[in-house]
Amino acid sequence: MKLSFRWYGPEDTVSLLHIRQVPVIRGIVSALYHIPVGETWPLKDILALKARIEETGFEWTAIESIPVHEDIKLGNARRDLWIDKYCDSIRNMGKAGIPVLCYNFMPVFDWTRSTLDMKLPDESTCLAYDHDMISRVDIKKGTFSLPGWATAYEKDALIRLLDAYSELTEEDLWQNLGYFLKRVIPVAEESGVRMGIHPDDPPWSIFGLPRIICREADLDRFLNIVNSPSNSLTLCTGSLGPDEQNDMVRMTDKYAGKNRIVFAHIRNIKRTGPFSFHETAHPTACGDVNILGVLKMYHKHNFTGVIRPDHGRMIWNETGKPGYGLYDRSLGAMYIAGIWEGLNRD
Ligand SMILES: [Mn+2]
Repeated sequence: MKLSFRWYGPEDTVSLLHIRQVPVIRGIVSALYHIPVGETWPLKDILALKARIEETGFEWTAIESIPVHEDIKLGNARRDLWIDKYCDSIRNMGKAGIPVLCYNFMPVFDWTRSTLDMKLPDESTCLAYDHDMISRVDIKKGTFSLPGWATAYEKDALIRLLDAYSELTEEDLWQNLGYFLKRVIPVAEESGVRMGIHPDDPPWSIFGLPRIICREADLDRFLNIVNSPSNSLTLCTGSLGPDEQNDMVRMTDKYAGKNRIVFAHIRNIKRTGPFSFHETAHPTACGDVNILGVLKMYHKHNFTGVIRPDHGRMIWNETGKPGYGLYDRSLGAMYIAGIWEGLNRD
């Protein structure tokens, strides 16, 4: 496996030189953040970022993410234009030799939380999701802003987008995902790229919007749409874990055994209600996901893909992007590396 660390590019408060001081990290997971959603990623820009990553001694192991334009998810008349551009981005990453592409198919909102700095008993802070709080939000009124995404849309643009989704069912979204996959996966195959869809976070519908990559049955259906190693999963324990029906050890065993996981996100969470949870430190003992069990399954199947510690807490008074500080993710990386070394010696 290639133990990697997410880096938000030259603007990130965490630098490549910081990450280099974390032992055992081989790879960087990054993206071109200056390209507008939907536009083609130019080869020269990809190569420039790649050179910067390699100068520090790392390999660029995965792109996370190339966002999918809303017109593709909505399945409207403009989607073919955006899919063509998406295919060009895949070709360019293939030319640059970057093998793994993480993306998601969540309408309008990416991961959603009610709080970005919930205080834990040890006074570290973490991201949390409280269902009651989210249920009270009327996003169209815009009187309530949630952390993380509220500034991503102008109010009028958001309302137009939500109106466009109001008629879209889960089944429609599946059809639109299938249409996208049938166009992009052959391009990924030719380009030597494996795509891994990231599950929805949290793994249930929010604000009445359809969400379809939430449970084991969804992952099965997804993988069957195009049966190719280029059509695979980014298995995120922290995104799927809040639904206790998602047995992460068994699911890792199943999908790693079929070689349909290209990217492993290791994150732990603690469930605080049927639809509520907060994030925790990575070790198994800190949350409800058996992280040791998950890593054992990757090891059992000789996983050669990319693994990264996902969201960490904020500790030691670190400030920065919530979930993406240096310190706790470094502890997570060392925990993963320690388990892996132990499994190698058994
Ligand atoms: Mn994740």
